[in-house]
Amino acid sequence: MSTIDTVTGDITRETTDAIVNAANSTLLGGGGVDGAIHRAAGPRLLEACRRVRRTSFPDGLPVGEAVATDAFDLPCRWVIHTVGPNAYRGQTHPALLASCFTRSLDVAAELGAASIAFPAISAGAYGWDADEVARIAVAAVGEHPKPGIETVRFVLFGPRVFEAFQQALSERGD
Ligand code: AR6
Repeated sequence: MSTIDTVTGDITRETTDAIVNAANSTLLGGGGVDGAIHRAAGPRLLEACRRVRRTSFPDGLPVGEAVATDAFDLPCRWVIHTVGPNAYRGQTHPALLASCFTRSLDVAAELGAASIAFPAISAGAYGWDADEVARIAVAAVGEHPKPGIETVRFVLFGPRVFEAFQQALSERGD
């Protein structure tokens, strides 16, 4: 049985085994949480992402997929990069966003991670409504078997998104 909790804060400070990055298909960095993770992890993270692109995803990481790298200067062990759907490009199907959470949990379980922290994927530059992100995230994480994963933490920036996740968790009874 896993615990699911929510905190406000900066995900780069998390000491969970894995943290999830709300990246873009290039995997080469960006703004928001992606920029913060790359800054805190140091330049070796970008090198690792370039390697992933060369070896596994020459055309970029598809929306809803996830891939892991080491975490370098971050206090966690792994960064799991996923690409959320971009509402401004018409990517509004809930299954695309749910897949980011389920595929990240699949990757975490394959790595043997016992704990994982997620940001509010797609709730920033990609334009999704925070309440919808929260409902989809909480349902996807709740329904996943999470083998070996003891703790799932949502690390939210600011009270508005935090409240959305609190509400979604209480509606599911978690
Ligand atoms: N810790 C936790 N949450 C954060 C942090 C942080 N350090 N920084 C921002 N957030 P966004 P997206 C919150 O825009 O919508 C990037 O340029 C933020 O307040 O980071 O999936 C990528 O390269 C918001 O609630 O991700 C892509 O191009 C949430 O994280 C694009 O943005 C997600 O906001 C991805 O857009």
